[in-house]
Amino acid sequence: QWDNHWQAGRSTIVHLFEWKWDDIADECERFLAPKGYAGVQISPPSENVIVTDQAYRPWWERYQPISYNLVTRSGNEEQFINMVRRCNNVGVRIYADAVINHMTGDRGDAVGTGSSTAATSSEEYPAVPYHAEHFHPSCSVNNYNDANNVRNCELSGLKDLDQSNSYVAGKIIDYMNKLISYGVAGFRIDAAKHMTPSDLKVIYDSLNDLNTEYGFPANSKPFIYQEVIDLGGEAVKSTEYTDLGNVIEFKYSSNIGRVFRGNDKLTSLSNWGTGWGFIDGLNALVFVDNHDNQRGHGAGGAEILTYKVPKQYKMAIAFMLAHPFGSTQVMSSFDFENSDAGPPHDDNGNILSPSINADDTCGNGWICEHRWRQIYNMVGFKNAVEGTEVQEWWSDGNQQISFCRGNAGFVAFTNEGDLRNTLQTCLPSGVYCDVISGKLDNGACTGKSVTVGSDGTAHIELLSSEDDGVLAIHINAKQ
Ligand code: LM2
Ligand code: CA
Repeated sequence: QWDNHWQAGRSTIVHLFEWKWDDIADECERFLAPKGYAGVQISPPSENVIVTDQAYRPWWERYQPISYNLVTRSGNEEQFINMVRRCNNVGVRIYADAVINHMTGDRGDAVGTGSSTAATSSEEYPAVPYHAEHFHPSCSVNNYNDANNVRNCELSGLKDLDQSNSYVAGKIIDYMNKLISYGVAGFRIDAAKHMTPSDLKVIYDSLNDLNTEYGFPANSKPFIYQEVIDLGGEAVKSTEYTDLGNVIEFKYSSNIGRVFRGNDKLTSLSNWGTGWGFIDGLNALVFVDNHDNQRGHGAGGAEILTYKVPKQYKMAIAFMLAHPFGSTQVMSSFDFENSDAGPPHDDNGNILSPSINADDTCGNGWICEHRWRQIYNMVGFKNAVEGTEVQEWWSDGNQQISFCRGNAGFVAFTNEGDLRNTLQTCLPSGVYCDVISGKLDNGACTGKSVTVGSDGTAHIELLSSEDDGVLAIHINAKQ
């Protein structure tokens, strides 16, 4: 439950938020595998309620399951199976967002994306089937100092399943095992904080091993990463869940945002990791932003960096991918003005596919941060430095830092002022391409280049007027 099943030479999960299964399959083959991404977190594959009382269909309708049939705006069961097969074939793993804490909100007689119906007010979900006896008695999650309230009441009015009930646990296990049989490598556990660890343990212990037909070794356990928002000061702690699998470390997201927004000094990052009160890196799934906190849902508030603040955002992502802490995840968004609005869609509510521009970026309302050169090249950096440690940490005592990863990579950052300095890169002598301002292309650098001397030092120049506040070189981009 801790092994993320990334293939050798691959790293990082990209969250292709609200993408369609057919588009994800294409993306695995044409972009993710060649660029060295290890996997994709997909939006919840379980059938959700269709929200009809808003001006548009919100993204969050997918967090209101109506059955465990695999029919959503992303595609149907056949398309799901096809996606997982095609992605696994090119070494890209699929991680499903499992919404198992609850079903829909109170939405009267409701219809789902696969035409299933439910009498939500009386907690009748015939397509599972669940009945009223399978839910906790109605009460609101409103006291985060009380673990029972957090776990056994309704989060945002969502009908709260009783996972201690063996019938409920059995339905959840069947759903997750179905996804495992189709070749997924693991799960994001939505709202894990709102479920009791011992109930989750029963579920996880009943999951099948990963399907060897998709290239997983025998006896492989699904990678589990649990959404437990713990910024401190509440009854439920993320450490209650680390014995069960990985946990999303939300302190990472809020702190990296605060630092790179300039509200703390880069030099303070020298003990990044458990020194900042994070859970152990081997248990942690980390990101700069996710689909909730990029739009003010979830936790972290104004500290969170997103694609809307591109220079600082790219620096934070570069730091995350240059640093060895945690299993890393990159967000891939659609453009939004309103925090409820759903993905780009046509007049019938069908999700639009991203268009792909000549420079690899996306159009049609899709941001595709994972296709930004500075971001995918840092995935390449992370792959090049795998297994090495942070070495030769340097800082100006303020807003400029640099460090090596073994003898394989070097990064420098400035968040204030021009950096002009001779620094130790730890690399063999030669000319290296900065993979932030450009790349190595047919033996030449399309952006800046750095000349490393026989003593490993190089003159580094990174000006505050430049597009990006980071410079990165590694052994796989040597001229
Ligand atoms: C999560 N983690 O614990 C997800 O990451 C987050 O995106 C989900 O909330 C949440 N848990 C439940 O799965 C989102 C969204 C909410 C939305 C819910 C359910 O952040 O705003 O709530 O999905 O769709 C919506 C309305 C809310 C209403 C509720 C029930 O925004 O006002 O509450 O539906 O009808 C009465
Ligand atoms: Ca619950």
